[in-house]
Amino acid sequence: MKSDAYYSIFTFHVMNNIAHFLPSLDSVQAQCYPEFQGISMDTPTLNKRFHLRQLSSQDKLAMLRQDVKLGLIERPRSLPPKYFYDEIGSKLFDSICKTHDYYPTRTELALLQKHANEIVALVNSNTCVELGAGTSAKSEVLLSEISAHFNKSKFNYISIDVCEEVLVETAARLQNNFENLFIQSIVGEYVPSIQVLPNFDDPVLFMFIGSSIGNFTEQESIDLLSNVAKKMTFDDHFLIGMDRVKDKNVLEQAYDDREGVTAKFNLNVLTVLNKDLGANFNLDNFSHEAVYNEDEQQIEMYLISNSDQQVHIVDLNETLHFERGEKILTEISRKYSKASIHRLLGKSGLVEVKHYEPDNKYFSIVLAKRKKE
Ligand code: AVJ
Repeated sequence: MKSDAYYSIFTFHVMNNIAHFLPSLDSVQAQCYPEFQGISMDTPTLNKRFHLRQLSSQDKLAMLRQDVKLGLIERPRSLPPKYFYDEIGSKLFDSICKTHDYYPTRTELALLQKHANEIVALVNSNTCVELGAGTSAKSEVLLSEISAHFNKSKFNYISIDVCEEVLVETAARLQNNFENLFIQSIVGEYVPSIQVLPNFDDPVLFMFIGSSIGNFTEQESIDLLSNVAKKMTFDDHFLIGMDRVKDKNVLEQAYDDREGVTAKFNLNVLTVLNKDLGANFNLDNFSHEAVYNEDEQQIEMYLISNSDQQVHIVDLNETLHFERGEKILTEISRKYSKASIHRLLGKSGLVEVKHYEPDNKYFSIVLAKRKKE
């Protein structure tokens, strides 16, 4: 319907107050996305409402090599979960969120819908910074509320994610939905991305929803949250979504859905290694497994070798020997109690302002502030 107009606004913009943090990258999108060529270059700067920044793209492959060396060659074998999210993996994750068995997404969405009004009034902030933004499906609830709260005056959304394709696609959708929205997307890992953020003049709402914090060990979580806390002023807020400890069967089914999407998602990481490192994993020779480790209060996802086999990785000049039944840990997803949430926030320099949970206590959304020393 409005596809031409739509692309003409889907270009770069640097807001005045955050102009210093991102160099002008007008040419980048034209290079990466040929379908936009000519448009971003022709549009007057004043209409530009989207800006994309790549952090350390040149190092990406080196990091993958390093992580695979550290994780796959040494035993017990493991891979960092961030490598799930190539374009296909990101789409598969989206499909997981729509399965019946994966309860977190719809539970958190319902919580956000219920409390968005109160949250937005409380934080009174027209700038959101979201870690692990993905398709922003849940954050859109808040963006919509913010837009209404400020009577459709300009507001800012800074989305951070490792998947560039999803960031770009999402920015287009959001700009179509909110003509007063200015977006800056950063393709990068959380901590380096947080470090390049400017100091904002107005109160900021930081967001880390979807329970992505669960992928990190206790110490890594503290490091990550502390990094955000250090960026925060005492007027800023931090909204964090965390999955709760619950019945083992419910948890295991959420990570081994009956439609088999999670299994595909898990196996896809091997496709990523085949593609990016010239490995020759045969996906039929591995199986998906998800177990809830009650002592550690975490789901552990594994890929299990179905047979004795060898896998060659051309880029690393390595041959891996897998025994039948041998496991690769591909993800942990930690589950929290109210007590462990308070502990984690406390150790990260944060204090809880509000705690939202549904009747079944399946999920928590916590609104926190920076702790005054
Ligand atoms: C995106 C990390 C929140 O741990 O629940 C879903 C990823 N893995 N199913 C989670 C995931 C398998 C998800 N997070």
